[in-house]
Amino acid sequence: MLVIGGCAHQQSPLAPAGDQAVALHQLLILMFIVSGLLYASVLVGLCWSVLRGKAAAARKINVAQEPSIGKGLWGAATVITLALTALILASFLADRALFSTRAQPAMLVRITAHQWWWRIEYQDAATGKWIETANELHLPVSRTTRVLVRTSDVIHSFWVPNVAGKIDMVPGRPNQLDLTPRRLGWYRGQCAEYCGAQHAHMALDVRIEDARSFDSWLARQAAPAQLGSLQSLPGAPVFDAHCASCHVIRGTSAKGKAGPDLTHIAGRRSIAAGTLPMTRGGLQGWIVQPQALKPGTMMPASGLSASRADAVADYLAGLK
Ligand code: HEC
Ligand SMILES: [Cu+2]
Repeated sequence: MLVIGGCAHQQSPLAPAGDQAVALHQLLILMFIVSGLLYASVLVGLCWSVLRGKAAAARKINVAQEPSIGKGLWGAATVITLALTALILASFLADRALFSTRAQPAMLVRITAHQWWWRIEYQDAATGKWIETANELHLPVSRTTRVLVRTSDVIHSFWVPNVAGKIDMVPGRPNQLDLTPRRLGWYRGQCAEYCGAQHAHMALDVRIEDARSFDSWLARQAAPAQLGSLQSLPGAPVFDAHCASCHVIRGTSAKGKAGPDLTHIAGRRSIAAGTLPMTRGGLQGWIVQPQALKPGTMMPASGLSASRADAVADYLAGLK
């Protein structure tokens, strides 16, 4: 099992944390056992034939003419056919389990891939309105969420291995996937289709939480920015002048749609799809020189002086 430093099992199909991942994990284990047994029997057969061959040579017998050879071949062919048929059947059943339309999902989430970040929108069940955020997916435990995936540019692939298998995000072809998480915690998703220079920096923080904390999280996301005294910070007008053409901060005049919604940016765990941890310093670094941290990113260098970037970072760090 792959274990890297402190992030053990946060991104692993071997530690399933949802029904869909369990179905795939069971299939994986079955395939491992069946192919392991076949491999072991091939090795046993090989050893046996080497030993038999030596003994036969000593007694000057022509092994190829022994009747047991033919029987052995038929036996092997039967075992292989049965094993492969069992695997085909199992993978067919796993596939059905993943894609059978279940009871009405509790919630709809729309995820749009962009080079190289994720736009995430939750449908408010009461009003039908979409609540937008980015790069961090929250899911209520033991409820089924239907994820509608699409892309705004090239082919990407949505993959949170602890929760479910992959699904491609193909231009002009919306896809969907049901997620039924069962284990609380933080997980890591990753774009799984090479999509350009910063494909590796297209990660997704995923939080599975109980229904109550999910509901209060979603209510916070739905609300406009809690501006209060932030409005009078020197960073606010700088943001309006340099950033508002690409970013939304609900409750202000910033309405640009080219980049992630920043209404509650400081409440997220990381910056720029998992590129940097969310700290005030990280925000400032990103604002001053996004192209150095994520070369090729669609966010241009701002050209702001360090002190003005610092002021904008102060402003954003207040947007919880
Ligand atoms: C031309 C459009 C554009 C402009 C102008 C722009 N940004 Fe961005 N911004 C983006 C895009 C696109 C991303 C996503 C980059 C990525 O992750 O690859 C982004 C990402 C970000 C993020 C990380 C968001 C997240 O969810 O992690 C922050 C913070 C940010 N921008 C702040 C700013 C600030 C502050 C300014 C003004 C100084 C600014 N941006 C100007 C397009 C822009
Ligand atoms: Cu991608």
